[in-house]
Amino acid sequence: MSFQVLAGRLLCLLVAVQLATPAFAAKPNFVVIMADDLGYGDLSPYGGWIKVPHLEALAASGMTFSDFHSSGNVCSPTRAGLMTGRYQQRANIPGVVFADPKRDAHYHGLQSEEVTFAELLRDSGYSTAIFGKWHLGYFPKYNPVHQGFDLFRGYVSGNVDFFSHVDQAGVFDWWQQDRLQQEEGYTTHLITQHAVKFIEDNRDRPFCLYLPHEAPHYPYQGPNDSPLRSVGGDFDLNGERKDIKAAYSEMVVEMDKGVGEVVATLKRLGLSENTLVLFISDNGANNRGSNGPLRGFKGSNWEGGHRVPCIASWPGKIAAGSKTDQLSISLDLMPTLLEAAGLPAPQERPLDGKSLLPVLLEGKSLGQRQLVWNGKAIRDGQWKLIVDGKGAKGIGLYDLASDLGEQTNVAKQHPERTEKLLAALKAWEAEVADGATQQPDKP
Ligand SMILES: [Ca+2]
Repeated sequence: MSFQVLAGRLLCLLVAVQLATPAFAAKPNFVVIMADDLGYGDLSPYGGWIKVPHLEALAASGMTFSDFHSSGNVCSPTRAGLMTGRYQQRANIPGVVFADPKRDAHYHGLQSEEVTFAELLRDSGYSTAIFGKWHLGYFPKYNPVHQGFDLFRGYVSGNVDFFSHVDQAGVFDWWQQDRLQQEEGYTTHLITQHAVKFIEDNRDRPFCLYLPHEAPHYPYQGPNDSPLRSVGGDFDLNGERKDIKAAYSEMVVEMDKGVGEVVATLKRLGLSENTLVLFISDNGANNRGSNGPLRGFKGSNWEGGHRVPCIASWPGKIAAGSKTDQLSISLDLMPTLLEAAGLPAPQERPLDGKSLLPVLLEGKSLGQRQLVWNGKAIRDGQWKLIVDGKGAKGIGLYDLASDLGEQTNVAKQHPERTEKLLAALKAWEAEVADGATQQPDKP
C-alpha cells in the first residue's frame, strides 16, 4: 500500500470517527432573553396585566418559576452576576455603572480577569452573540467582544432613546462590536432582527445567544413613537408620552413579539429540541409596572425589587406546562449552561449558583440553600430576613410561605432564627469582600 493510499484511508477513518462522536452533535444551543425592569406582576403567564401570547406559549411549552430572583435589584449588578455566575460584589459591581462622568462608577466595568459563560462556551466551540444592553462598562476596553462574545450590537449604557439611540447623558450609544455605529430602527426590533439572523447563520453549529432587551425600561416609547433625544440635547428622561402605562404595555408587547420570532426561527430551522430558551428580568418593576402581590419596587431588597419572572423552554427535555417553586437566582444560569454544554465550572473563580438542570429536566429539588441580596437581605427556605428595608428601619423577619407581601415582621417571635440569619449575612459580606476584584479610580 502506497503512503498516499494509507494516508487517505487514515483521513477517512478520522472523519468517520469525528462524525460518529455524539458529543458535538448533542451540544445544545442557548438563548438567554432578559427584559429590563420587568416586574413579577406584569406578564399574563404570571397573572399580570399585559397580555403576552408568545411568552404564554413559551411557558406552555416549558417551565415557569414562581420563586426566581435577580441577584441585584438594579441593572448593572444583576448583569455582572449573570455573566460570571458569582455574586456581583465579587466583581466589585455592587451598584449601577453610571452614565455621568462625574461619578466614580462611570469608570468601573466588568474587568478582564472575570470569567464569563460566553468565554467558556466560545472556547469550547460555541458561536456567541449579545444583541441589546450591556451596561457593564462604558469604555471600549469593557466591550462585550472582550468578554467572550463574537458579536455585539447594542448599547453600553443603562438606557437609550429607542430610535435615536442616545443615552440619558445625551451621548450617542449604539455599537457594532467596539465601534460606535448607528442603525436605523426601534431598539426592540433591531435586537430581534440580529437574533434571527444570528440563529440562521449558526444553524449548523452550537451557539449561545444573549438578548438583553431594553423594554420596558424608560424612555417610554412604543414602536410607533418618534425619537426624542438628541446628542447633547435637553429631554425628559421618561419621554413625552402622558399615557405611560399604555406605552409600557406597548413596549412589553413588542418584546413579546420578538420572543415569538426567535422561537419561530428555532422551529423553522428544526433547532427547537436542541435549544434551551430562558427568559428572565434583571430586577423588579418600578411603579410604572407591577410586581403583583410583592412589596417594593426596583432598587429595594423587598421581594418586589428582585423576585422576577423566569420561563424555561426546551421541547422534549423540559415537561410542557410545568411549574416549579424552587428558590433560584440569576446566578444559576451560568452553571446551568455549563452543565448542559458538558463543561466543568471554573476552579479558580468558584460559582455561587447551582445548575437548574435537575429542576428543569427531572423536577428535582435544589436542596437547602441561602441566597443574599446586597448584604441586606437573606433567604433561607420560607424565611426572609431584611435589614433596613425601604420604609422599615431595623431588622425584619418574614415568613414568605404565609406572608408573600412581607407585611408582618415576626423577628421578635423568632429571636434565634433572626440571630442566625444576621450572622449569616455578616459572614457573607466578609466572604465576598475577600479577594473582590479592584475597580479603577476616577482618572
Ligand atoms: Ca434594570
